[in-house]
Amino acid sequence: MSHYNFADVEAKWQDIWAEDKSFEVEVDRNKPKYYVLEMFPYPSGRIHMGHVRNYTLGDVIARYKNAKGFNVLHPMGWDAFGLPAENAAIDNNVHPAKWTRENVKAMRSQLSKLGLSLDWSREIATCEPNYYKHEQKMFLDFLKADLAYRKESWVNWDPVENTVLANEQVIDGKGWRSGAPVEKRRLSQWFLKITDYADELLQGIETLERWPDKVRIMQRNWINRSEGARVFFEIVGRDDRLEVFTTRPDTLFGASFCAVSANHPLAEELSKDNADLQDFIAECNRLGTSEEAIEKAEKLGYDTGLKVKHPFIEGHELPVYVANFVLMEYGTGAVFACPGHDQRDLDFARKYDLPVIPVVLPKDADADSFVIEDEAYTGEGSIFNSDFLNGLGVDEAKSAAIAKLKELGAGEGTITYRLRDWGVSRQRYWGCPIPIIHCENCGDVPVPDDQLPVELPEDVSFDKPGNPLDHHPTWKHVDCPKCGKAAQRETDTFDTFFESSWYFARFCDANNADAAFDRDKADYWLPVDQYIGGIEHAVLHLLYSRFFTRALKKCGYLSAEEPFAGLFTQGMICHETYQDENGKWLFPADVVKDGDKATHTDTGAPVMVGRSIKMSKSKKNVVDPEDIVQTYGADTARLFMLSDSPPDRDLEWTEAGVEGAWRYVNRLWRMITEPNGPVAPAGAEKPELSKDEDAILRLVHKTIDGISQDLEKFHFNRAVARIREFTNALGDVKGDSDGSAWIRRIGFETLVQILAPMVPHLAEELWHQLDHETKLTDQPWPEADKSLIVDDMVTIGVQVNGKLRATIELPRDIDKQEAEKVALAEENVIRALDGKEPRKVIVVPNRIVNVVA
Ligand code: ANZ
Ligand code: ZN
Repeated sequence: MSHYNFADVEAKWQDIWAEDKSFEVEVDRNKPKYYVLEMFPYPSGRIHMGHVRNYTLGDVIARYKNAKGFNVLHPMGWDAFGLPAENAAIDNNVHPAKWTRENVKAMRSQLSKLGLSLDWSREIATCEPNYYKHEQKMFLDFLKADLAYRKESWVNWDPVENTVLANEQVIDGKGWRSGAPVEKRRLSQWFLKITDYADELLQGIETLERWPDKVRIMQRNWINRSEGARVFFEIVGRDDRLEVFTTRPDTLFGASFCAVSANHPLAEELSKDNADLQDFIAECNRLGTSEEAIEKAEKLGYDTGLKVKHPFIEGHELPVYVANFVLMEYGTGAVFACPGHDQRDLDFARKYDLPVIPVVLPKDADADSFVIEDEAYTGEGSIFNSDFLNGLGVDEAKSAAIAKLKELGAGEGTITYRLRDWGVSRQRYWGCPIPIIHCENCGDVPVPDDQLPVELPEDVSFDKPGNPLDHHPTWKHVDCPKCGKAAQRETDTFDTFFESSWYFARFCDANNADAAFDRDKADYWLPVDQYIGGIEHAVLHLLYSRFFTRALKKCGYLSAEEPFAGLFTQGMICHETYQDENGKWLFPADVVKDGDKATHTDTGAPVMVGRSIKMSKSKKNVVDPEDIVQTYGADTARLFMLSDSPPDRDLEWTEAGVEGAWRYVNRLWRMITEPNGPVAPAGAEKPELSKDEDAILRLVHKTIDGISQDLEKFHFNRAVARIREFTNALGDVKGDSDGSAWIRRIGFETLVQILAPMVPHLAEELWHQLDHETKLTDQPWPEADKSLIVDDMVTIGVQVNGKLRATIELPRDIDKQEAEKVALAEENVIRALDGKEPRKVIVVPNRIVNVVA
């Protein structure tokens, strides 16, 4: 029995595809376009299984759409700026550029062994000046368009990485990568005005029908539009008022105190001659600025001694606290608190012994006995204890309260977003320099176009903490482009999310030296038809890219509004975990399994088997794609990836699973290269077929139809199952009649064609073995003959008021509405109804349609 020689075959076809430039594309207005993109990798040095899954999914789509006649753009590049390169520089004394470029080289070679249908002529690396040059120009255009600005602000400071973090990068009050508790600092930072687009970004979500619901929900929550009110509280003894933002003006009668942020102007003013308050403010500032950090921390406050007047209750005064749970960047940086109906306020009130007055009565509760214990009541109900609002529902009471505030000049209705402007300054070396020069005379001066790019200096040292650009002896010292006086470059670089916010557009015209991309080309290719990546990017990267697309549109770069028309988020790859007797993690490669028993490969010592979790280096439950490709070939790895579970679910990697895929690959190889009977020549005339052969022919067309639908819907595992069934049926074709020879030819060719998106090398080679001179890659997708798939028709009766009036032929399992439509269109049924409207139509699938009139 011959084994399939994957190594030779895969290398052979990879070379041929590259030589023929099979996947290089240009704008072609005579063809429909299709843009497939997987989230581009960070060049860490080696690809992992997550990459393999991601790119295999994209490749199936790209190859399928290509066969379907689309002009398919499927590019690849490197998200090449970022911290690991700097850490490598610090740890191993290698320059970040060198480290990154070497990693790119290694990973490109690994990727090329997977047989992906990529247009490598468009490869980009975001750390190269020919990429970031355009990004600097873009930033200056944003500045002109009033979409970027600089301001002093409180930032999240990561004391380990020595840099600012976006709120999104603070998780549980800790830096997302360092894990160090985040501090607050005041710095001058560049911001992009993403908040200008808050409403558009929110409304745009509605048009993203081919996005997973969970991602749409996450984006909606992130932007978080809230309708509410500003309420003005007069400050007792001052000619001033405190403005608060609330989403619950209906609860105003339950107000028991007001609170301002530690960074509120009022707090700052009062702290000037109050050391205790200064200490308290400093303590608050040690907490990050993220909402999560604040949510988790104990609620603390400082009584300022100031009082404000309640807008509705004559003579009623409320104390004003500085509180650690109030954010300066949200609303007005001040709140009124209603402990009965807000948990934070309740926690605070219990701690400082402030009144708790319930004003919303749950549906079945009794007004006299209803009390708030440890839990605030945040549900619906009717308002009580609230004068003119009594008896109203929550929504009605909101409107009534706002109307009254307006009448009194004590407030107004407003809309607020949780989304905040995107701070893009980072105090790091390995990023795109911000093209600004600070001049004492002229302020912030943009670097003139003809001086772009502002390139990173190569000669930097990482032996001091902080930003190497700042330490560099000469780099930052330049003359002001405006007045010529000595000035200083901005030494911050962009957040690396800047690069990934427009790379999909660069791919449309990746080698353009003069501009980011040609507008016509971007307009032809964009939006990306199918984007594929991990759920971890559901908020940041996707939201920033959506904002960038709009900002680029505003600046005349392109016409698209949304960058990604379709999004698919793949599941993770999991593997069992192994530990030795001392609890040390072991690589799967160091473990031999025999049923439930596991032992160490070298020592034979017993090994504990733990449950299957996401592959991660820290638990060592990783399998190196390169080993798998070496042992079984890329096609087997791809096939296993696709066959074992739906692509949006987690996939459990097992040796047995891979071996199953490997056996199937070999079976395909033998079935076609050593057929069990004659195979008719390509293009042979169809002979008379036996009943069995005719059934196979029908199966051919049903399979084509089914696979096409599976692929359109990302049901790749179903597609593989269907192909396996089809393979079994073809294996059963026996004899040497003309009919059997012909059906083998048709069957094998179809099998190879529908396998091509998944196992492209094997399919290409088998196509060749089936005596074709042209490449399978250039072959159109097979067409299903509809007349041959309707064997699954059923004949069902149509009754009108209990009497059989007609029989109709319908595809099996057709949906009820379709069946109803066909039944009601039957002439005999129309006649039997005699102009009456049917009152009820009952469809029993595949059996009968009952019309009651
Ligand atoms: C009074 C009140 C009563 C509130 C009540 C809630 C329940 P969302 O829905 O997330 O937008 N708030 C306003 N500004 C704040 C700030 N800068 N920092 C911290 N909290 C702030 O949240 C809006 C609610 O969060 C507002 O409505 C306000 O508390 C609080 F029974 O006002 B509410
Ligand atoms: Zn100047």
